[in-house]
Amino acid sequence: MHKHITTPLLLVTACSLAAAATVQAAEWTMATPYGDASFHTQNNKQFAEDVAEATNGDLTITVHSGGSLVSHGEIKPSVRRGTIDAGEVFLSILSNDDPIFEVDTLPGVAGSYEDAYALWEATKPMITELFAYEGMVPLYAVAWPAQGIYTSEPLTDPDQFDGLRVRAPNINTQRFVDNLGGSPTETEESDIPTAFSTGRVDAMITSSSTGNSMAAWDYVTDYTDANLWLPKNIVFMSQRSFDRLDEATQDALMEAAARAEERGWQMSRENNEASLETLKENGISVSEPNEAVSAALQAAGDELFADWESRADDDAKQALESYREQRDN
Ligand code: PCA
Repeated sequence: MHKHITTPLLLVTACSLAAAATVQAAEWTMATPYGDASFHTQNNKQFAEDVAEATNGDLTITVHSGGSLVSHGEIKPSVRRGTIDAGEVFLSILSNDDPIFEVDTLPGVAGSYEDAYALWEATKPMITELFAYEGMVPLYAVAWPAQGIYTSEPLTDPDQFDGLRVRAPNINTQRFVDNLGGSPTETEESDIPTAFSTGRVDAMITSSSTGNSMAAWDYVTDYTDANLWLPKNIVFMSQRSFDRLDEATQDALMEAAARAEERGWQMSRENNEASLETLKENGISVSEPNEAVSAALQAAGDELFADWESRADDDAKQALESYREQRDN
């Protein structure tokens, strides 16, 4: 009986909420740990502009960059709680939740943009499901350029890793440094200059892009373009924030997200080329690893992969397998 009385009332409430949503413009906040010099941030700001334009201002998104609103580790919990509507994180920092999130920081899995994108496509269903479980929806993911190693002398001998204090952006990269005999420290991108200037680190693993936006030439002299892996950022939103939008706004948002993903991957390629040039112009010597260094990176990578396999569940392994099948066809 009770059910019969409450159902129509609920419907009325839902209808009036939907009507209200069409007249009231929504204002979203979005947080990213990355600074304005990052192409990811530029892409996010373009995304926000596209959404505002496509919805005639019915939805405006303010992008708070450089961790100014919420620190990196708090971005996902904040979106989950609904404190902010959307956020961007380095996907692999979520590896404590599930090893699938760090499948893009394993050497030898996807070493080109094509493969990195195929890996995203193959792992997206599982990642989407994990986000949905916590009331969140991925909007787009974009790869950074391949990761390499910045040092303050030419990297010619793997023994140079012994005790080297290497800044790493996530746990998996720290493991990798460990495997090489180095001493890893996790440091946020925005803290890189301080980490070097206070002598806390001697070297770092990151991309051409971050080396450029963080002015690596102020601290180091060499970049070994080791093509380790192409890790991604993911941009996601609160399902509840999304549900509050009317359908036309939702469609416009998703359409802008699809465009942001496409644009972002292109920006990444272009930014890689441009950043390598800028690094060289500023005196950084850019080279590929020699045979001895390559062999050491390979061995450290194999160990990292074995470690990942021991932690990953069947779903994660299957997602990796479906990527491999797709890639090899
Ligand atoms: N830049 C970010 C993540 C990977 C990258 O290339 C960083 O180093 O923190």
